[in-house]
Amino acid sequence: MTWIAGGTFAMGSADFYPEERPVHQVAVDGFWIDTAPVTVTQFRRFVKQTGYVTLAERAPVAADYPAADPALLVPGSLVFQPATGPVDLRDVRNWWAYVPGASWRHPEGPGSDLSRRDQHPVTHVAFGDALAYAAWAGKELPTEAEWEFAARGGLAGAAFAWGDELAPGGEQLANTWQGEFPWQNLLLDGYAGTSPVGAFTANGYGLHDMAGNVWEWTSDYFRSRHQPDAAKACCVPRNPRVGAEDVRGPAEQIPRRVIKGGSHLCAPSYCLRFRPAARQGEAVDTSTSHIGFRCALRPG
Ligand SMILES: [Ca+2]
Repeated sequence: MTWIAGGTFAMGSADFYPEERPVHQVAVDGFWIDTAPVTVTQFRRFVKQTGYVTLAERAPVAADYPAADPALLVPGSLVFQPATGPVDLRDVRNWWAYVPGASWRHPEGPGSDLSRRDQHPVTHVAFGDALAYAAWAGKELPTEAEWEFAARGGLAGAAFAWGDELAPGGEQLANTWQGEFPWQNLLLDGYAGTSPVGAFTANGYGLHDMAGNVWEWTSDYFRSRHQPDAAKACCVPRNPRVGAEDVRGPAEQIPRRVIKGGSHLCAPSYCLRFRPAARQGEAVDTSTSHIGFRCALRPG
């Protein structure tokens, strides 16, 4: 793990997507955070010791999904499947498929395995799976504020974890998607899917893969906007966490938590989200081939 000395910072961004606004001041105390996402090797050790079965490996309970096609109530997970040409980007079914048998052990479904991926981030973990691993490791999940503070690496207000330029000197500094999503992957960074953790340069705090590779779960519930600054300077929120209360909207059956960092599927032309301020809400029962996590540890 890497020690992150606390501080006050401007969280969010006014320059990209609405859910990152408004920029607001936040203070976090010092904390430890995993230097890289949890790897397949680390997750395998956890499963061997505990016999833990991930959500993707269990059959969904029909009562929890009254609207679902019973044929789909089998163990499985969402797998990215590239299109063969340009598709309607408004319909995610053009590149996501629920694949029976897909799980952290079989990232593309039955027949796929983890060979040569031991040092890649574990994927196909739902929020509860990440929590279970963290509890086993004696750790916790980072809050969104901690995660973003760590991702910024000390660069106040920069667009990316390394500065303001997408690819300085043409160099790819994270595992993202170059080309037209979801069919033309130019592989300028060398990886079509996940990459071994640490394959790309660390940020200013020595952390790897805070941008791209896999999205990472945080402990916060998702709200579609940040809270604005407090009216008085005395009241900068300290260690904020949207986790005490469930902030679900009335139409949301499944609560959503914040994921951060973007993934190998983030293409600037479609989803410029491999940035510290970027955020998405993900349903807690969802697992995919591009979401993983890392843990945090707070003194005391
Ligand atoms: Ca890539």
